[in-house]
Amino acid sequence: MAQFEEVSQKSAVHPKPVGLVLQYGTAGFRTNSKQLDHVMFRMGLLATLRSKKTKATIGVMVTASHNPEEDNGVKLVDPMGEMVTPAWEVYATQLANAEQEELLTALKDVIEREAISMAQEASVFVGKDTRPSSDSLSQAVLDGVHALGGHSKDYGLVTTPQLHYMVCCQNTQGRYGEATVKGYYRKLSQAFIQLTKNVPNRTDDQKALLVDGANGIGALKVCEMETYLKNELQLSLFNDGSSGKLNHLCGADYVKVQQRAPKGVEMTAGERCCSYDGDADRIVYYYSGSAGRFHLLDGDKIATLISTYLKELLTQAGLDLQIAVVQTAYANGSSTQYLEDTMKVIVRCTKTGVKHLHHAAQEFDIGVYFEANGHGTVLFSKAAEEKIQKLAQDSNTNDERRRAALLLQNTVNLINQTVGDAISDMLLIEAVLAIRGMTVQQWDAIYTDLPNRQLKVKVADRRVIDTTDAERRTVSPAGLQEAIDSRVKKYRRARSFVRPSGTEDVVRVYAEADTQESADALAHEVSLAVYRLAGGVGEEPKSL
Ligand code: G16
Repeated sequence: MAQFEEVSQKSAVHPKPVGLVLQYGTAGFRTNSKQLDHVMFRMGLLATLRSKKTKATIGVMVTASHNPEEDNGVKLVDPMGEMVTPAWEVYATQLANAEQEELLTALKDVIEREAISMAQEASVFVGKDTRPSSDSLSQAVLDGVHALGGHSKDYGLVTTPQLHYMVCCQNTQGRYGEATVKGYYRKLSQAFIQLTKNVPNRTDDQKALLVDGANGIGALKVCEMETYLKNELQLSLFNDGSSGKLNHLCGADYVKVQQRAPKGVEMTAGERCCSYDGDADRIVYYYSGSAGRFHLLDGDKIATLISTYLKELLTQAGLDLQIAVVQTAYANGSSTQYLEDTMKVIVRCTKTGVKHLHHAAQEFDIGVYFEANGHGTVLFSKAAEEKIQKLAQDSNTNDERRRAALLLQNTVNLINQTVGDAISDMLLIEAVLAIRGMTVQQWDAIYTDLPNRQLKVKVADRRVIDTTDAERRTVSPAGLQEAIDSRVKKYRRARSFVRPSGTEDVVRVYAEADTQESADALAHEVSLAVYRLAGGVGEEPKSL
């Protein structure tokens, strides 16, 4: 077939280094950008096959998100804007790792297993972040799409959630919105203005927000959006990419893990600040308290704020819809306790990776999912959206119920339901704070985080660590879980777990306890256990 000849020829321009094996990680392939050219070409091929199979547009985003600038990666987007289905992750791995001469066989294997009609048209949307390597790597994706005769639309520089949004808009024939960046700005800003327009006496101080753009794509895009917000939000942008390096000493991951303000953000006491990550699908908030103490409001605090707001509106609207919050093992113990015991909402725990949380959240009328690192969104079932819409349009209902339904309707429009979205989440948080008349300190005071610490340990092969129970326990290597248990017992209100990262070549260690000293000591002791029992390399972890 001519298509296969084309693939053969074009793949020679994107050759695979012999023997290189890459794993499909938490959110796709991710490693040093120099190793990724062949992977990108092949993901272009795979996205084209997926499009033929689903008879829908598929997305490919070139980004390594929170990783350092020299890394890159790829995220695949399924028709409704969600992460590609796990079954196809297996094909992605097979294609990425097939040696040059085996590529056609691997490709034909996918076609056969999935019974794909090669006569079917294919359409792939491509986007990229601001990394220097993203230009050539997104070209490699496009080459892959064209080699199999697929149609492509290159969105160029967009945030990851913007690309997810475009795919969903396209495949819903515009019902979700217009598949353009301007359409995205218009939909979100209109919803934000509708939500905040009736809030009395919002002062300039209340409208002010400091944004750390992580020197990445989010900075560019939030700038583009600002005019659409008509001064209802007054942003001061830092780390806009004009001089600093992507994610270096800034961005959501740095702020969350280091528990300190990013470089370059000049904040005064009590000012609301937020940080995006490198592809703007995560956000965390923070402020400086009395005596300059740093206060972090992470994904758990965001989930609590949003679910409290939604629950209140549902009560006011008299709508009987079930609301649940989905978290991971990283969720602070205090947040889970508050959600279950005080708010009385259902809480679920899944493995790390938005695909897992997204899937679990789909089981409820309203599923609020957030990873502690700030990656998350809210999903509304079709039935829930219909009920809200019906009530919002019902002129016979009383004013309070109607007002609540209208707020819910605009809230639905403000949320990017396809995936976590720093810009959309930021607007939602700002709207909720405005509507509830809350300061960032009042939000922070909803519950008090247990002190916690996250560390990384280098090991020879992180795959030796196998976990169970949504990553809260290890099953291998032998003795590691017992070692963790015995150390946890020494501290009050303590919890710890370890898991291999799916985006970096490290083992992640999480510990929490009643004091920061205890959390730090526990994290260090568990790191040592990992180092000794799971093949640590380099220097032994030092105490903090
Ligand atoms: C990705 C995933 C997140 C995950 C994070 C860290 O985020 O989308 O779900 O929490 O990686 O994963 P790990 O601990 O396995 O390295 P991003 O923002 O980097 O794409």
